[in-house]
Amino acid sequence: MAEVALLTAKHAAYVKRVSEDSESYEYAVSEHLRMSGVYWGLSAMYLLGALDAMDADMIARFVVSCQHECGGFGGNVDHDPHLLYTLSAVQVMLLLGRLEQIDAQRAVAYIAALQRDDGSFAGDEWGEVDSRFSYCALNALSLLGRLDAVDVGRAANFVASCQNFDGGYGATPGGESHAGQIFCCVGALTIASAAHRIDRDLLCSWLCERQLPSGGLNGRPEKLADVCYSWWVLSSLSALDRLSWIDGSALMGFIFRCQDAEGGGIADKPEDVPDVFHTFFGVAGCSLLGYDGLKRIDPVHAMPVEVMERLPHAAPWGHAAALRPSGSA
Ligand code: GRG
Ligand code: ZN
Repeated sequence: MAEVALLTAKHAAYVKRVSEDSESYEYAVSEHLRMSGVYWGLSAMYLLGALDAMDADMIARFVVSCQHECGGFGGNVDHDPHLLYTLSAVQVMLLLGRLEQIDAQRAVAYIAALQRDDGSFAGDEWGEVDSRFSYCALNALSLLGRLDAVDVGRAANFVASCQNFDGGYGATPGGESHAGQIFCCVGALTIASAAHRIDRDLLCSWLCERQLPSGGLNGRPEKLADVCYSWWVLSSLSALDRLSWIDGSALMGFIFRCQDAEGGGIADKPEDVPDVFHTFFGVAGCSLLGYDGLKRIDPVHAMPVEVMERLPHAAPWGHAAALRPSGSA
């Protein structure tokens, strides 16, 4: 029988179980991105109201042990530092309320050193550029209250240059529009106070065309629906104040059908095996849609609103002001 509700207790039990089972297949294949895996699991638990079930001391020790001399964080102990994992590390420590246990100012220096003359960010010392890294840099700095450490105007110019004729954004200028990159570019531009540069109606038309007859969302035309786009697409629509442009209850129906009713967890598609990544993004999508009993999530920083409210410098995102050019009423 198709599920008609989010199985919140089962998902919390699933996330706890897989995060503790170092013998599992999922644990082995996610070794290189453990830091982000910890962020997905912890965020899911926070939204589900089950954060206390996690071992905060052990997680904090892990994060601290992944910080390098240069200030950046690796995806796991002794792995090279990268912006992707530096953002995840900052997010995890904020979720745990333990930011003071890492060297935040060194992390800021690491991020700032990765900005290039055109405003873009390299992901690490090897120099790959991608609009995802612009988002990681700006989000981490915004969470740390240190946007002053980089040239935010140039950063926005680079992200704006990744915009396509269809209103969407790609990884680099001219790169194909993809919902994942759109989330990053909308988030980066919003944090940079440059959301007014987004072609809002054109982009939101493209985004709402991502909904398929199943109710699920895909990430670009001609592709299959996948639960993680309940985050990449929906967060962008939410940040642009156009959440009502898709059918929220049909999308929730799709997410519910991707749940494992026995073991808990959410899969990418109905009948597939669940994983922590899709469990987080499925739960986060339901949170954006206002599902009863879930904590709310900030669509730009991808952090619980409650946590954002505790930060003195990075007020949770509020769309009305963000969508206007700065200085206008
Ligand atoms: C803090 C939430 C958060 C994110 C950090 C890493 C990052 C910033 C964002 C990633 C954005 C992105 C590119 C997401 C897409 C992930 C994905 C499902 C890729 C799959 O691409 P394809 O081509 O799949 O394999 P499709 O669905 O197009 O067939
Ligand atoms: Zn997916």
